[in-house]
This record gives sequence, structure tokens and C-alpha cells, in this order.
Amino acid sequence: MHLDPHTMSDRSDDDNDTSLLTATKPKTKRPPLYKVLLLNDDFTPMEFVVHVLERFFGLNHAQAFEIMLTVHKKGLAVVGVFSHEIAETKVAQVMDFARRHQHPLQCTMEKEE
Ligand code: TYC
Repeated sequence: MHLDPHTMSDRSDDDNDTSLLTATKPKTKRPPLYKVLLLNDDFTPMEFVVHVLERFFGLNHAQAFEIMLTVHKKGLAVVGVFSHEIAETKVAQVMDFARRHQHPLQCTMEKEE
């Protein structure tokens, strides 16, 4: 008597618990990336936009001119993809530089899906 391993009083409770398994699953997710977008307007000079792209995004003159033309023709373009903190810094730098030169240039960021 009392030798059956599956009676309620003897059975341990650790072989049918999924919450422990899910709680210890390794997390390998990388942090999200953010696209920095430049928007077209009718007033900011083309040369100013080219300068912004060279100065804050490390593009050479030909690359900067090409992206500026894409924004001018299509309305916007992705000018780089960064961590949240770096993207915020780039947007702030561009917006501040444009404001100081009294140009209406707009720069925004959005999460990359
Ligand atoms: N459309 C502007 C012009 O014709 C040039 C321009 C390009 C403005 C890109 C903003 O993000 C921009 N002077």
C-alpha cells in the first residue's frame, strides 16, 4: 500500500508547468531600428539640404545630391537607419540647424518594421 508513484499525496508538481518554461526562455531580440526621413518643401535651398546630408549623415557630395533629388522629386526619403538614441540625435541636429538658418526643412523618424 502507498507504493503507487501517482497518488495525489506523493506526486510532485514540477512536470506539468508551462509558466516556468516560458519565463526562462532566452531573449535574443535585438533592439528596434529607426528610419530617419527627410521631407520635401518648396523653400529650403537644394544646396542647404546637400550640406545637411554631408554634415550629419556622413554622405559624400554625390550621395548627398542624389538623396536630396530623391526627396525633391518623391516628397521624402530615408536618409539613414539608426538606434533610437542616434536617430533622435540626428533629427534634433537637423531640425536645430534648419531653424537656425530659418529654413522650413523637416526631419522625422519612424520605427523600422
Ligand atoms: N524642394 C526644394 C527646392 O526646390 C529642395 C528640397 C529638397 C527641399 C529636399 C527639402 O528635403 C528637401 N528648393
